[in-house]
Amino acid sequence: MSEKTVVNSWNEWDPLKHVIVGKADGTCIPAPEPALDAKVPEDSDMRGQFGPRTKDTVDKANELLDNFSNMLEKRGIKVDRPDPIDFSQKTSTPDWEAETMFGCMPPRDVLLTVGSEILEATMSYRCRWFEYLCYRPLLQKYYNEDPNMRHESAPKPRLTDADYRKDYLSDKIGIQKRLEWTEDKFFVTTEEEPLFDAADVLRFGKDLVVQHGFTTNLKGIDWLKRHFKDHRVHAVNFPGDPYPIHIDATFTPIKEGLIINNPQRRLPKEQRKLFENNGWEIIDSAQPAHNEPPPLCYSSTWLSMNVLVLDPKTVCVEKSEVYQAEQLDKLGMEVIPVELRDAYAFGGGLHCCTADVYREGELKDYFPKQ
Ligand code: DAV
Repeated sequence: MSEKTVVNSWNEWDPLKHVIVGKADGTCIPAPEPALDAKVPEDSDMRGQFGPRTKDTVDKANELLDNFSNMLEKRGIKVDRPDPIDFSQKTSTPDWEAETMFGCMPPRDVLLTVGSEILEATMSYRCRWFEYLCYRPLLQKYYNEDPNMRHESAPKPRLTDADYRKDYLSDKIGIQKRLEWTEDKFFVTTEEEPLFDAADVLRFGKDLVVQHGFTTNLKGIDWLKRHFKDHRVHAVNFPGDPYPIHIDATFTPIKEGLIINNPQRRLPKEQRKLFENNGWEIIDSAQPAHNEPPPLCYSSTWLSMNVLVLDPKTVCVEKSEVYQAEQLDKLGMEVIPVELRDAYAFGGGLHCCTADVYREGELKDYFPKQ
């Protein structure tokens, strides 16, 4: 690898050396729109309101994100931060208008790093269509500094009404029906055009594992397959999740050979073969420490599993998630507790609020038996 290599990351666990940590500035609760409404839990306090979050909550979230960044820097990890834009502005394309944008706390949702490439995902909510702009100054810098860095952007989707199933417009669908729909792979997004969020993708060297759900459709997975020609791309599903977005509160690789899986959203038997045939262990994750998400948060309590692996022996776990910490400790990991719960509402946990720039290590084949 050349001395000027800035971007390099092939998996979720090799030693982390450079990372982007999001910011909470100006984050909005987005206005209603088809795909977002399908994800906001039916009983959520977020339904029926939108606009900028309060200054106190933004300041608190930023304090936690800053502390997290400082801790990483003390451990020798370089940290970059995005440039927030005015998320309270209205955005539009010739096809639609959105009252507000979202924010830039979770770079993981937008940026997918595979080797020397950083790929901007299509995204699947209108309020997130322009979010990549917050990361452009950083991507431009990496591109200028690193002659091998590949800056890619997936085709911007049109996100017309044809992208969304009207069946999901109701807020009275009920958990039972939602679970049946997840089981049948009947999601809010149609197959009109390729759609994916980067946080639906997990990197295991030669293999990319992608959740098919609300934010990523089969066309999106097919696009990834055609784009990453030297990789094997696998679609996975997790029955048991009534609001399936993003894989990182469901299925979390900890190190080579070990994955923790949400016990309410187990990977189906058929899809476990790839891992089991290659000697990988999939174990149930510990329970979350909380019965409810914090206020105005649209992620589930399973952000407990949304950990950031710093290297195969070290993992950051949210400070209040004592059961998850205990499990990882017993598995022989050094656990670093990081306070982040008061930032969850801004877009997720420790994995969500980060995006890899550089992890040591090379492209490997972890699943030679396909
Ligand atoms: O369980 O609500 C959250 C994932 C956020 N990136 C959940 C998924």
